[in-house]
Amino acid sequence: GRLYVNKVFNISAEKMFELLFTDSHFIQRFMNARKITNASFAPWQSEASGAMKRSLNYTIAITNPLVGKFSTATENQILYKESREGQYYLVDAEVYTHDVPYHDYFYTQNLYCIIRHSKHKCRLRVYTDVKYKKQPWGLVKSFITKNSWSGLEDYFRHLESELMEEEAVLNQGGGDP
Ligand code: YK8
Repeated sequence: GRLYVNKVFNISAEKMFELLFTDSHFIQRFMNARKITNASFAPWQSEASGAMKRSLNYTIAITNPLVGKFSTATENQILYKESREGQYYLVDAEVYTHDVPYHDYFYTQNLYCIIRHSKHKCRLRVYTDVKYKKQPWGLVKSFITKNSWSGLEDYFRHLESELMEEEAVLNQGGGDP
């Protein structure tokens, strides 16, 4: 896998969770900017295991010339039970893109860790991996992996920069650093 985001933000751990994993204005704006449309979010629900789960469905615009312009996607998120409100959040997000070539071979796993740093700071880490449900031919596999990495890198670079803007807005007008 790859570590796409690894940064301390001037945002509390609770706030970071709220920005990324609830129906926040931030995520709505970010999805608009990424041309992610028709989004439907199921609410978080607790599982017998103690974890929480929810599923999202949306349509993404794709800029990769090898692929059609849009794909529907399903994202299954798990908030692990090891998470502690305000301290530590671990979210596993599996993303299935249904309308791209070879879609039945692979999915993407994004692991988001939000760790409290101090009262108003947290570290966000995002690990990403391209996973295979069945083994494609070697050349196809490297093709899928390469095209996935470039799309993911672009997405998470954008997410990081939008979070830095949000951080600036949230910290405007004083309050302790
Ligand atoms: C989520 C991973 C692969 C896919 C794409 C597929 C190329 C197919 C390769 C062919 C277009 C928001 C990506 C990047 C689309 C966007 C997905 C996003 C960024 C030529 C064989 C959508 C996170 C996420 C996960 C997976 C990404 C797809 O929150 O290259």
